Amino acid sequence: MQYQNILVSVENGIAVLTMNREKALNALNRQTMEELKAFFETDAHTIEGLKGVIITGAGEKAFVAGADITEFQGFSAEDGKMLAKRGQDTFFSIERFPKPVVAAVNGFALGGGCELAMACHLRIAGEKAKFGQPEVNLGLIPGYGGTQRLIQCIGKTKAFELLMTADMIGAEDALRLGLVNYAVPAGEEVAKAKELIEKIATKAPVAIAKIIESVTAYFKEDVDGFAKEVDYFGECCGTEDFVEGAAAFVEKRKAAFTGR
Ligand code: DAK
Repeated sequence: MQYQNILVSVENGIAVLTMNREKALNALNRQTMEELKAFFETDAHTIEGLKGVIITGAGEKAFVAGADITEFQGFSAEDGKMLAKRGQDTFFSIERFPKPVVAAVNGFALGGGCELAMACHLRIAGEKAKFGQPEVNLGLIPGYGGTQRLIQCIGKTKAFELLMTADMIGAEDALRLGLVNYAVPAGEEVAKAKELIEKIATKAPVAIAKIIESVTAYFKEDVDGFAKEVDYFGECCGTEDFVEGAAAFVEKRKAAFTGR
């Protein structure tokens, strides 16, 4: 797909996806949501030797300041339901992507922006990062999975507070609450994300994909995550990488995984 609102660059097997609507603080309009969907459902799967994806925001001010409020007017209840479902599906395609997806949060991550960060597997906050779910200020609730993933990330007690007060929190509070994995100086978010992806890339690729599927299974209704773990464990046992990993340990050498 030809992108207008996101930039994608690939270097050393790491794709950096930059949300690129700086004048609107990278707000998620419909076009941007379509581009995210195309990237994670189709285009990213065709990148040869991909180790992982980093999502960040253009400029110094924002990661993503939410859904684009200028597109909100005139929505019916039916429109809202349809768009929320479509947006949730897009964010599922991020959460279920088989390689690590890391949010490098360089500024405001509000509403849909906080939801986007939470759909990623890992989150790095720069010191200018501000997280919040301010939908109640607009007469809304989060529609892209925020009510569910905020509880998953930080627990019900603080999730209720942030969702009902619309308060913003900074990087240190986000780290303390477990919303992010690391807090780093401003400008170092992408570098830290790359470091994590490089580390993960030294591990067995099928096992990493199965970790993502197993952990995601925990949060799926009507899915027994323990049963999934049994299945995926069995699948990993059948890989060449398991043979190689075990042999490398015994032979006291570094494993050379192939992803088979
Ligand atoms: N949408 C569109 N434009 C935005 C924007 C947004 N979310 N956030 C900022 N901008 C624009 C501003 O209008 C301004 O544009 P110009 O006036 O220069 O043309 C420019 O970005 C710079 O913003 P400010 O001048 O306001 O910058 P400040 O530093 O003074 O303030 C701020 C930064 C982030 C505190 C402020 O911009 C702000 O409060 N922004 C809105 C934050 C927010 O409420 N975001 C929306 C959260 S609700 C749905 C599913 C999901 C959702 C909705 C519907 N359906 C399925 C239907 C999700 C909703 C949300 O995300």
